[in-house]
Amino acid sequence: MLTSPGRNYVTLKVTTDDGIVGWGDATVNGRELAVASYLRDHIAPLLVGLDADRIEDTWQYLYRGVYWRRGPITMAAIGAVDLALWDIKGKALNQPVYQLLGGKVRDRLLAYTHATGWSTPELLESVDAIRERGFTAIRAQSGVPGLDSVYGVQRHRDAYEPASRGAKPVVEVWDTEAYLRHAPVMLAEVRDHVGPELKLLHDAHHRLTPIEAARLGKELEPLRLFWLEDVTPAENQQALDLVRQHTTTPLAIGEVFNTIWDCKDLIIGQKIDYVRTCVMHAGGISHVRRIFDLANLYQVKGAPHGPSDVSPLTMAASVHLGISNPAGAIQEYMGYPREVSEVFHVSYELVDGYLVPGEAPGLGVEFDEQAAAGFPFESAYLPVARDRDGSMHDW
Ligand code: CS2
Ligand code: MG
Repeated sequence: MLTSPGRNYVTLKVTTDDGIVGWGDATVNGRELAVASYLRDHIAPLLVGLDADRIEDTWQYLYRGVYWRRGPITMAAIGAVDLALWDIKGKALNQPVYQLLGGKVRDRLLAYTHATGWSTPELLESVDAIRERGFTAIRAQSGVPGLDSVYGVQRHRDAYEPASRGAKPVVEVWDTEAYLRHAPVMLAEVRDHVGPELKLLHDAHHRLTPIEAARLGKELEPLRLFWLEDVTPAENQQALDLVRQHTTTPLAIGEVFNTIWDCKDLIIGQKIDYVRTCVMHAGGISHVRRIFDLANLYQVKGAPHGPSDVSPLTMAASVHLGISNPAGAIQEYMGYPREVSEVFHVSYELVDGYLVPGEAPGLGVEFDEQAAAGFPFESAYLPVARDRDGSMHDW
C-alpha cells in the first residue's frame, strides 16, 4: 500500500492462512511506484502457497531463484518480504524479533540524529536542542555561503526532508570548492561549542573526488569526528584507498549499497570503519545480519541508514538487529514527519539518545490501514545537482 503521511511510504502486508499479519517496508525514495509494482506484479503471486515459517528459503527463492539479481528495487522488495516474515514469526511465537536473533548483546542501541541550520548560529541552536533531548551523537550539516540549497539543510526551516512533491526533481546548484572552504570552519565551530565528548558526525553525500575527500578528512582530523560519511560516490571503491592513505578520520559508507557484494571488499580490505547498509534496502534482516557478521570479523561496525524515507518498520528491524548483533554500533534516527505516528504505531522507544526495541511480538510496529488511506500517495522526487557550469553533479 502507498501512503503519504508527511512523505511517501510503500508498505507490504503479508497474511498467513491462520490470519497472522506481517508488515514490511519497501520505500525507495522517489521510486516508490517501481518497487510497489515489483511487489504486486512479480512477488505477491509467488508468495501465495509458500510456508511463512521458511524465512531463509523464501529469501533464497526471491534472490537466488531469480536470474536478474540485486539492484535497489529488487532488494528493497525482497527486504520488505523478509521484514514481514520476521514480523509473522515473532507474532506466531509471541516473541520480539531480537529474541529470535539470539537476544540482546547490549542493553540499548546508541542513536544519532541530524542537527541542521542554514547559518552556523542556527546550526548551533539545533545542536543544543538535540543535546537537550539526550542525544550524545549528532550529525551536523549547514548551508554553504554562495549556494541557495545544500544537502541536509532546509533554508528558513528547522526540519529537513530530502524529497519534494512535484512531477520533476528540483535542480540544485552545487560548488565543491565553496563546500570545502566552509565545512571545516563550520565543523570546527561546532566542536568548539560542544566540547570534546560529543560524538560528531558529518555527511559529504557522495560529492567529492578522491583527492578532495582525502584533503577534507585530513583537515578534519583535529576535530576527532565520529565519522565522515559518503565522501566519494559509492561505485568507485578504489577511491577509498587514496582517502585512507591520507587520513585517520573514520569513514562510513553504504547507504546506497544493496547486497553484501557491494561492501565485502570494503570490509575485508578495512577501507571503512562503519558500514551503513539499510536493513530493508539490502534484502532485510536475513541478509544484513550477514553483512554485520562479516563486518564484525574485521572490526568494522554496523550503522544502518535510518532517514525519514524508510518507514518505522525498517527502523524497528534495524533496532532488533542492532541490539542483538555484536557489530551493531550506532543507529541513524533522523525522525519522522508528525503524521507518521498516526499511521505507524511503534513499540520501540528513544530514551536519552538510545533506542530500545520494546517487547511487542514481531517487529512491534502496527500499520493502520484506515489512517494510511487518509494520506494518499503524491509523486515526489529527490533533487538533482548541477555544477555552476550546468553539468550534472552527484546529488
Ligand atoms: C542521508 C539520507 O540519512 C542520510 O545519511 O544521506 O538523508 C539520504 O539523502 C536520503 O535517504 C535519500 O533518500
Ligand atoms: Mg548519508
